Amino acid sequence: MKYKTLSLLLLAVAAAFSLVAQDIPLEYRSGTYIVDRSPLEEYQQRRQELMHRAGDGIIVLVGRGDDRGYGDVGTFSQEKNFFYFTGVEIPEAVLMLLPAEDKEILFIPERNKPLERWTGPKLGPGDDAVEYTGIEDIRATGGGEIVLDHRRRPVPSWHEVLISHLQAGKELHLIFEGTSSFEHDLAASLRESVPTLSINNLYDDLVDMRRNKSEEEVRLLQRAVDITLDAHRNLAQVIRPGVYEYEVQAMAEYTFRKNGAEDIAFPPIVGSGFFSTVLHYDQNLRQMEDGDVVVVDIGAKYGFYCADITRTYPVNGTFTDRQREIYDIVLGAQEAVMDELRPGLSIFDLRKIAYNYIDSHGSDKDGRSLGRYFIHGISHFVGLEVHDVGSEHAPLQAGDVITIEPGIYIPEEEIGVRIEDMFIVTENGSVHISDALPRAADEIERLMKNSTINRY
Ligand SMILES: [Mn+2]
Repeated sequence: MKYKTLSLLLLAVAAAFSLVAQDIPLEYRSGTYIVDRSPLEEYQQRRQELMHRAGDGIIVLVGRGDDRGYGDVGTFSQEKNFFYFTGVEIPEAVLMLLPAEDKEILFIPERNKPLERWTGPKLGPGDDAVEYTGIEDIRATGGGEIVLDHRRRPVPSWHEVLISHLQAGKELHLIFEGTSSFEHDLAASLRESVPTLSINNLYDDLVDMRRNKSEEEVRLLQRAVDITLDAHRNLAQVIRPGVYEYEVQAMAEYTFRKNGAEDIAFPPIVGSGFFSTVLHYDQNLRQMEDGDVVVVDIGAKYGFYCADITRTYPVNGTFTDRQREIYDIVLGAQEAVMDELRPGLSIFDLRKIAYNYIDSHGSDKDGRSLGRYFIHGISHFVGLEVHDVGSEHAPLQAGDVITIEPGIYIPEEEIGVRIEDMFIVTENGSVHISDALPRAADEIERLMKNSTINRY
């Protein structure tokens, strides 16, 4: 009797524990770092389009591995293309698409309960993962075995599944970015197992797809932009003589995170005085002085989407005549490009417009034209990466999101000015998605004096 009670008690305890384990909510197990994800249909549509473009064969996308040991801290960041097609941030995941069969298979690691005490609960293969990803066929990355009809049966790993399809003659589609990548190594090792292997690169299709932003992507980009504009409004209140550049950086990063941005899109650039003329200055250590300008180039990353917005501020709140003269030329160049921005032109063409404007306005101390001080590109694509995929020689098309960022940098005068905004290219022209933040010199001065907004 006593034993029976004890074993019943133990059973109840065991049941309670397993209930607790099962009850860890789905969102706790997704391993996600983002506060905002697109509806599952969005990712499914992208997979459908990729399959349509490939036509046949087998498409493989390999997510990022997680090599953090037990003692390591730091966050996991999913490979961008893998996220683009799945919305999944689980490490060690593999997506396999079979266009002819209209089949999607997602491989994710089996759960590792001891490791989860360190890394947090995770999704493993099963119904929960189906619910979270919208992909019906979810398998264990490393394979293993199952017991079916009282018999142990082997389950192939993703690599074994892939080899068997390739040996059956299927063409392999991979996305190769750059000359050295995981995909190159994978292709080389697969060729050893399957000498007749034919491989197709889907990179150009990926570029087409990622350039053409969906409504959902525009929504996330707009949120990244709005948070970044908020950061500019806040840091404009911080800038004054005696303040260190890193204090300005701190306000930017505080505002990003406070608004749910998961990361910075790139390390903030806060360059004052001479450093306003250093394009990618990132030390942000200088104490700002009366009479300086400070270039602040920042971007939040929200739901994997990047913003990239630059303003140039007078440290004491008022531009000198010379600073304002240079500022107005940069602004004029930006307006000139904005007026012309439409499908058909390339980023290369846009730079010529800006260069011609800058080179035909104002001069340096020796009377030379200012084109020589515009030393960088005018624009780049923005999306999952701050410098997103796409060539500067490709004709722009509706759906592209780009920056327009002219600048003049005169080291001898310690004056650097850059103004950077973001735009969506439309059928008829463009939409200025960072329009809510002032750009004109007077408005910048007013913004710095405005003590009523966003005080923290
Ligand atoms: Mn930029």
